[in-house]
Amino acid sequence: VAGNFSYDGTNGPSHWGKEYKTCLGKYQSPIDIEEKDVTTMTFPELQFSGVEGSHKAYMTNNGHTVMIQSFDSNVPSISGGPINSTYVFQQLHFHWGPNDNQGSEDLINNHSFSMELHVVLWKKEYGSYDEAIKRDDGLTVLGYLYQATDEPNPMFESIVQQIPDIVGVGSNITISDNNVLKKLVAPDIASAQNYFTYRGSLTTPPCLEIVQWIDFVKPQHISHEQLAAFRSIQSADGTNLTHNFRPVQPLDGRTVYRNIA
Ligand code: B30
Ligand code: ZN
Repeated sequence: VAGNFSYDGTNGPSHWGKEYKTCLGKYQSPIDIEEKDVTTMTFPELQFSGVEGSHKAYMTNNGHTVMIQSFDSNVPSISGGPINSTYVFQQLHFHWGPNDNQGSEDLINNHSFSMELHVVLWKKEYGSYDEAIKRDDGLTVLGYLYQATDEPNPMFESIVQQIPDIVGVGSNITISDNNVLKKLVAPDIASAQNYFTYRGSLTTPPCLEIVQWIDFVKPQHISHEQLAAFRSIQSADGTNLTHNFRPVQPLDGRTVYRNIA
């Protein structure tokens, strides 16, 4: 589950490259997206399937994040946009910070947001997640940014209520709200064509450079209290997982595109 990495000290991000050489590669994530440097492009319409309807979902503390998976026959998938085939939902998870001024992994114009949601999808033609991660176009990750506000976001209510049940590493529970995937995977169809996209990596070891990133431009919101619940889960060493974002990595000549619908 957890692997032997953390976000502080001798197993922190600046040490990952010793055990995981790929973490020192040239196509690493996250990055700072500078709006003045992006290349505009019109991609085909990004399409979501299998998002509607209820999904039986599970929530796990894997020692480095809160992760949600579904073992339902109705599985969300996406196609179009910068990817030229169908990608199937595997899991979603969150990155947050020790306070509301940090937490997102990708930055926009050097601005950090309070939290980032990653929806991880694998290329269907490779047959399984384990096969897909061996291929350089194996994954797409959707990134959603959240800014802390006083107002709670209803989409997080059911998750936040159940976080106390997964404080311990390895805890795994059924989510009572069967609409949670619908709300998190495709929260706002009106903003779904407004995204940045670039080639990068997993933001945790083994840092595989196999990800087409799709980062939605429009931030959503989460309340200070809802965010605080995420910081209460424990990491493998038994301390609170107060932060789990990787610092930004060099762009190294890569192009970041912005879709103009
Ligand atoms: S991310 O979206 O770039 N942050 C993995 C997937 C997506 C990202 C990072 C890592 C991944 O597949 N890691 C290995 C499998 N993990 C799942 C996980 O989310 O992180 C298995 C596990 O422990 O349970 Cu670690
Ligand atoms: Zn992530």
